[in-house]
Amino acid sequence: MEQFTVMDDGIALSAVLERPSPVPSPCPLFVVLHGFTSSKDRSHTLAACRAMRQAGFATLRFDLYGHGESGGEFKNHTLYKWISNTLCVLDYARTLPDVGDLYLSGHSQGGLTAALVAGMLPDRIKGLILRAPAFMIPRCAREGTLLGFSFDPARIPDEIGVLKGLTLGGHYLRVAQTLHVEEAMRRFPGPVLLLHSDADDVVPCGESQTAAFLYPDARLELLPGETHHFDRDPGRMEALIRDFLRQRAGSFCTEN
Ligand code: FER
Repeated sequence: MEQFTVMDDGIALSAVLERPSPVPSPCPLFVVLHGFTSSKDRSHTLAACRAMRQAGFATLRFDLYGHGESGGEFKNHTLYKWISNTLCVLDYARTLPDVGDLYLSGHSQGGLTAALVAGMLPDRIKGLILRAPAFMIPRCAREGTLLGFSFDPARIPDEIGVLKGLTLGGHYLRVAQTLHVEEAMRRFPGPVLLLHSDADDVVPCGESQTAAFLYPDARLELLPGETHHFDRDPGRMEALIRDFLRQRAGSFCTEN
């Protein structure tokens, strides 16, 4: 396990790289994103990374702007900053010795970010695993209902109080209003695994069902009665990730 920071224009991003055993040469690698108010060290993210390594992939998980041990204030985080962070960590991953194909994965708001970045880099990202992706954030920001409260989408306040006593800047909402994830889905031709609980009460699964149609090559696994954080039966989520990667190994693990 290697711990280090990756700089994104003066902001230090805290990251952890772990390789599978045995290490294939070259070794395919997943960059893994956490969700809103979360961090790279939450148990369900560790579990997802473990499953990827068991299938022979290295994992590079990191804390995004304003979260975990990375720089930046939570209040000032936006999806543009998270996109920039992800592009930066992917650029870093390309410089690692003996690393082969690059894959992206994310949970919830990190899943939305991963989907947006994959649409920008369809030539560099070989596959996607999205857990409970929060595809609805841009639509909700445009409609004026997010995190259980309502606002006038044409008159966004400077600050809004959100969960756990945290405050979010209005620019978060202004940025989210501009994003069009359906376009990013159409632009990404690689294999996509969507994992979502049919009972997720934080991010309902409807938009993952739509995504399964919009992505040219997607598989949707609806987990009955799970939570947003897959903590009822983490082993089920891990098995679905392992099985998907092993079944797709022929198309995933090609170097040329
Ligand atoms: C929201 C619902 C869910 C929201 C964010 C999330 C900012 C993200 C959850 C997560 O990343 O776990 O209304 O608004």
